Amino acid sequence: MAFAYAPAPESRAVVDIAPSYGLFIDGEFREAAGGKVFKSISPSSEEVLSEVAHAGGDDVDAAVKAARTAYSSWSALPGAERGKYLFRIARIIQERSRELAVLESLDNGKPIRESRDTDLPLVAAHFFYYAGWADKLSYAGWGPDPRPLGVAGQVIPWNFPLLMLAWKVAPALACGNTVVLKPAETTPLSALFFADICRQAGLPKGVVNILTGDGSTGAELVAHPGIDKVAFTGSTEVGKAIARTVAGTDKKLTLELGGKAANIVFDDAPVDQAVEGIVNGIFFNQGHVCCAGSRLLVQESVADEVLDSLKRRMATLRVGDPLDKNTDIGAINSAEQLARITALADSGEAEGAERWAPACELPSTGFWFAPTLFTGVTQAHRIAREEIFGPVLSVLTFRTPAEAVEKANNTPYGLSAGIWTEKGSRILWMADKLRAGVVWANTFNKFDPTSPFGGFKESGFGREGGRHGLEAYLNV
Ligand code: TXE
Repeated sequence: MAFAYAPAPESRAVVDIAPSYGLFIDGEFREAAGGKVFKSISPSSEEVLSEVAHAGGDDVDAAVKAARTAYSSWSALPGAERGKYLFRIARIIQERSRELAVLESLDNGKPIRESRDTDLPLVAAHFFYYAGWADKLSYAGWGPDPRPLGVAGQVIPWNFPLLMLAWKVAPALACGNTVVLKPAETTPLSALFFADICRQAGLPKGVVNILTGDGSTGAELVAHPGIDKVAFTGSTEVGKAIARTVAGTDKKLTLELGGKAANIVFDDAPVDQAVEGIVNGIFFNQGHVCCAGSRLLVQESVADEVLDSLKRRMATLRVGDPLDKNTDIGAINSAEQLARITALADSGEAEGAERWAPACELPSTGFWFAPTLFTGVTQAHRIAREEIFGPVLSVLTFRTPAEAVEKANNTPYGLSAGIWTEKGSRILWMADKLRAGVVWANTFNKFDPTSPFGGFKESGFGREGGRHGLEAYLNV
């Protein structure tokens, strides 16, 4: 019997987006000193969601001063007291999670199923986890009384707006630092809602400051002499520029940059499970994931079987309205990102790889890209080397585990990798040989606040998450 598809939209009405937002400095929303604003656009409809203040140098200065003033009392609070604020924030996030999930899907374009079931639960989990650490820093292996660093300048990307905020803000506050955070220009809204949550939680003014703006605001923040620590997640290119800015100062730096992960399928892996892992690896969050499994390395003897099954599965993926609970792939975050993905996919064809995508109708407004697969890919192709950051999978084959390792490591990046095999000994051997900060076995894109996350090579340095994530915000 044919199955009729009935859209199941989440209600847009659960979130009340104001027509304009100011910067959040010293516990208050205020206009940018220069009066500059920019528009936040929903990538699925191209509708203007809100007009947002664009912070300039004076605003960066004001926010850093507020954070500096707040630092003396915040860092002197007993850890148990700081923990209580973080617990309160975590609980409010849980209470407001439906509203925040809808907001995130509208502003970012990601499917509501993902913002509701992955992003928001993880955001709350990070605040709960680091709330628990706030009173346990002494004698935890860092001496009797490890000290916070001071004011942290944090710049985050648009792929997981609220989750990247949580990764950075929660450990910083737990350790007694204060924060000036700059969200990405295409997804400023959830950080501003978070500012409201800070007020709701009674967080002392100046402990968290949010500056919306573009890369120029980020550059001003990173260069400001009043900050003690820079934490950045974004492109490798900007990460390198930030490293150059910070070099020669006494600022501490952590960088979480791009990736080109190999998802490696051996001939003994259950095909159905591996195919689910491949799909999750590259199509989760439209492939806007730094650790996305963007290169499939499949053992030659099972390549045809895996690819047939993968194509059948890809044909079932629904691309469309992020607020539809049945949507698997939402909108591409911006016109610029769509142009980048399109150019790289076109280069794949031009360089001789074979392009395949299931027949799927894309909405006429907004930014969309069909789930796409390239076979006949060589290691020299750009689509095998460069981060595409979209729903595009490059397939390569291998014969032996050693060849899989050689191909997996043949990239300037080293953020993550996946292995699909029934053999435990092979998992251990591969995990040892792979130059990647995270190696998943028989799963992919699994995150947990207790696990450190971060890269090797040009994927950056420093760890976020887990106990190691605290070290980025402590003078030990
Ligand atoms: O990143 P940018 P973009 C990769 C991915 C993507 C590419 C470009 O491959 O296709 O980067 O994305 C701020 N000083 N990743 O252009 O520019 C900017 O305002 C300080 C991987 O969006 O790095 C935003 O807040 N800050 C990645 C943040 O940096 C600056 C996530 C990220 O933007 C700045 C995102 C400057 N000079 C993109 N210039 C990951 N690792 O997950 C920009 N910014």
